[in-house]
This record gives sequence, structure tokens and C-alpha cells, in this order.
Amino acid sequence: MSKSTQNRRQFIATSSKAGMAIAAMPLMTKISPITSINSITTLTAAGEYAQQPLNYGYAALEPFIDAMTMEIHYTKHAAAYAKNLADATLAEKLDIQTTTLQDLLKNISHYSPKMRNNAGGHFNHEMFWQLMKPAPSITPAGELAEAINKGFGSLDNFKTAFSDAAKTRFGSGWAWLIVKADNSLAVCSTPNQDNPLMDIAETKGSPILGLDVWEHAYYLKYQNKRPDYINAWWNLVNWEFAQKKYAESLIKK
Ligand code: MN3
Repeated sequence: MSKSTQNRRQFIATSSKAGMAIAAMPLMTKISPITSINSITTLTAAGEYAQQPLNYGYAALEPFIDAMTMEIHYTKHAAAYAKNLADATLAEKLDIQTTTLQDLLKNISHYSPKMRNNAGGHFNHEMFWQLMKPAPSITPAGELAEAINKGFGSLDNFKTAFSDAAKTRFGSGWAWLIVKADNSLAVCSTPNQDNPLMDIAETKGSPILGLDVWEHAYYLKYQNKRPDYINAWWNLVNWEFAQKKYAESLIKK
């Protein structure tokens, strides 16, 4: 048997085994939104433009965020940003194989409002899902804890400043904790789906924490009581992920 024939036979054998394994998987496994966080950290530039699976079920953040809000938020609102971003990249001939989402955001003033709204919406939500988890540790640790104490005096002071930014953002938008160019921490907020990575942002930096204060993020459970949603959200903050974002932001400088 020639080497190429042997390789081909091996390939067919392996493929058919893999095919059988997939066919044997229960339907729920295939459509479940739950997957490992590792799949998100190894994305190629093009992969970043696609909506990624959630690392937890829609009901996992109860009672702080209800399952129906999570399901609508993820499958309707966030999915639409990803789809509309894909449409915009095609229409504006953006090469997503070589342009990272961060690079796009940093040059967003050169693109259409559709690109700005949906690139922001997609990036912000992908980060938001990962910044929450069921039953997280209550406080940050390590470098991020030290930096918060240094920048704000205490964790409580920081939470007050961030909550105030979230409460006072008029209309729809986001509150942020960012690392600025001088490596210091700052709290800010942005309108609509803008974020601090954008070249048009009033306050620029790398986002460490972001809180969605669009009504679609909380209205079913909290109605007009945005402050109650903000207070509840602190019970979900994935400080390990925030620490990871903080460390990454420092390395890049
Ligand atoms: Mn949202």
C-alpha cells in the first residue's frame, strides 16, 4: 500500500469514527450554549466576530438576573449585534482575517455608524457574559485588588463610583472600569454601544469591567429600578476574569 493510500484510509477511518461520535451525541449536547471558557481565549481574529457560546445556562445568574432576560438578551439583542456586524464588515470590505476587533474599535471613526454600533455592541456583550458567573468570589484578589485600593481608596469607594456612573448614564449605555494609558484605573461611562477602546470615546482605556445599563438588560425584573439591578449585579462579578483583563491590559503597554 502506498503511503498516500494509507493516509487516506486512516483519514477516512478517523473521520467516520468522529462522524459517528457526533451522531451519537444527544441533541441537547449539540445545541447547548454551555462550553469551556478556553474556547473563547484562543479565538483567531475572524473568530472574534462571531457570537460565542455562553459559559453558563440562562437561569444560572438567578435570582440577580432572570432566565428570560438572559435568554432574550443573548439570543435576540446580542445575536443581532453579531449578525449586523457581519453584514457591515461585508458591505465595508473589512478583512476580518487580519483585523482584530480591538483594532477595528480603535479606528472606528473611519467606519459607518452601523459598524460603530454593532462592533461595539458585539464586543461589549461578549465581554459582559464573561464578566459574570454564578456564585463568584465576593472581592477581587491580587494585583487588581491592590490597584483598586490605590486608585479609589477602597473596594467600597470603587463600587460607589462605578455604580454612580452606571446610574447616571442618561438613556442607554455602559459603565466601565478601565486601565488608562498611564496604567492607572478609572471609572467612566459611554452612550449606546460605544466603549472606551474607540477612538471617538471621551475617556479612553482598556475595559476591565463593563455593565450594560440598557433597559433590555434589566427591565423584565427591575422595570424602572436601574439602581436595584446595579446593586444586584455586584453579586455576579467574575473578579478572576477582571483580574485577567487587568493583567492583559498592563502587558500590552
Ligand atoms: Mn445589552
